[in-house]
Amino acid sequence: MSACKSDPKEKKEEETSAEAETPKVVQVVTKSMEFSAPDTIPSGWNTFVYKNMSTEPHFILLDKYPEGVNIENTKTEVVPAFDKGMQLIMKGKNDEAMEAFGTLPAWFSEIVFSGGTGLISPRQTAVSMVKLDPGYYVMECYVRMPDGSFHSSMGMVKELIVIPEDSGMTPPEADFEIDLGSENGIRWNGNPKAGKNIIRVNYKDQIVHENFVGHDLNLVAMTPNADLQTLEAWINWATPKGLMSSTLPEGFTFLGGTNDSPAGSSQYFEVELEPGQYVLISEVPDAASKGLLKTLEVRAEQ
Ligand SMILES: [Cu+2]
Repeated sequence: MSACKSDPKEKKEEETSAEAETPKVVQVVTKSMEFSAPDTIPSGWNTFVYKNMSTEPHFILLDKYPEGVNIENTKTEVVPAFDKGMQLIMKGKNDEAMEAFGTLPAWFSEIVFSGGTGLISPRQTAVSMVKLDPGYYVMECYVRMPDGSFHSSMGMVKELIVIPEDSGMTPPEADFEIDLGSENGIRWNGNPKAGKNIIRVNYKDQIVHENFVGHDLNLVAMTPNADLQTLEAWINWATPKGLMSSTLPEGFTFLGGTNDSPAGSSQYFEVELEPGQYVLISEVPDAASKGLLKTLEVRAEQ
């Protein structure tokens, strides 16, 4: 037996049969205001398949926590500061809101936003490939309910342990590539094709925007008369009606994308595209003037 195991030919056959297996994915489902997801996943490349079976848009943001804190600290130290600040924003008391955000614990600034999916509309599925270091993560979504409260305050925070064992997966071959950064905004060459696309997103840099988050990438289908300015205003959570399910402007369907990720990293997402008009937008204030809102056309195959 031991002779067989050390036989290089034998080993190659084992690897080939392992590759032939269906690739493992991290299945995440939301039916109302929860993440149904595994508690533990391998490190390295993982494919998240996020099925939104609820009536609100959501996303997955993966927060890598510093040593010594966990989801209990989120619930007792982070969520209350954001809830208080949000209530003040809704009353038009922006200065007092900033004071409330100032009570966030010092460790909050040590969280490494490590990717995830872009916004995904009800009855849609987002597919993102993310490379993760081992560690303690919290999965969150901070879209807002019609009453203004964050989904994260309503149950959309879940711990996720990334174990040292590597998934063994390699990143996919991309059909289309997008560069994302604070200096040059969103940039790409060529056009995605109609049908299935695997899109690679390169984070040229990362900064903290006025709404305390970094830039991400959301792909949104738009109808011909949808108003881009309403989408741009809506996507900033730090306004009385921003990022709220009930105020989403007409004519836009979120198809996923990639979430905040460190400078120099890349993530992938997979999407099926019909011919038509699309928007690429980061979930930050004044996205257009930052070059972080662009339109894109997908033409039918010639
Ligand atoms: Cu949500």
